[in-house]
Amino acid sequence: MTLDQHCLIAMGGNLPFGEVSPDVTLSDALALLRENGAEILAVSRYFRTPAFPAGAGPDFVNAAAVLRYPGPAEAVLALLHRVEAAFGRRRDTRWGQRTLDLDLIAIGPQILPDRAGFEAWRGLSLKAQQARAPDHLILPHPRVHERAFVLVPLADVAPDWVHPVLGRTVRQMLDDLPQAQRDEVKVL
Ligand code: PH2
Ligand code: MG
Ligand code: MG
Repeated sequence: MTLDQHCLIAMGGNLPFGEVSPDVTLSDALALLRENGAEILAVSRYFRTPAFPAGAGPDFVNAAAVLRYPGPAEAVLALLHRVEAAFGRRRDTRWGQRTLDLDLIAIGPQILPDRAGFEAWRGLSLKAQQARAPDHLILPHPRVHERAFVLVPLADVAPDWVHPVLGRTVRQMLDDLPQAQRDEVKVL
């Protein structure tokens, strides 16, 4: 199986949507993605993870999915935003608590806007990351290689995807993280 043009999606939530718990919201979101024309090729197990940064709120439920969707990266992103909105997501506080977060991690080997643009965002300090969000799509997601709550679920569905800038597979990026961070990600 080639991962070319396969969209890797990280999913998360740490607030109920009305009466609906985050794990059920993730499943409902996958169904809505499907109804909107996305072909869901794989879904990871669901994991419980402590909010990052530490103390930022209740634990998250995190998962990952591989999907295919006709159209360019911007169309995939627009679809993810529509589905987030359908589950009560407000895009106000950066890294705030949320009912549903759908992050486009990668589309096959695409680098957007280009290598230099990717590197500029990758290099930001934690403080700078918190202060500003990019106004255009960066692919791969500039933080994917740093986060066990993204990489552990991703290893369920795309362990052999190669990061097009770093040249490391999901499995290798996960091995690069401290064991303590990986241990925080627990199967739900
Ligand atoms: N997402 C964030 C910020 N912090 N922490 C965990 N554990 N899981 C997430 O998905 C997450 C987070 C920004 O989107
Ligand atoms: Mg996110
Ligand atoms: Mg997001």
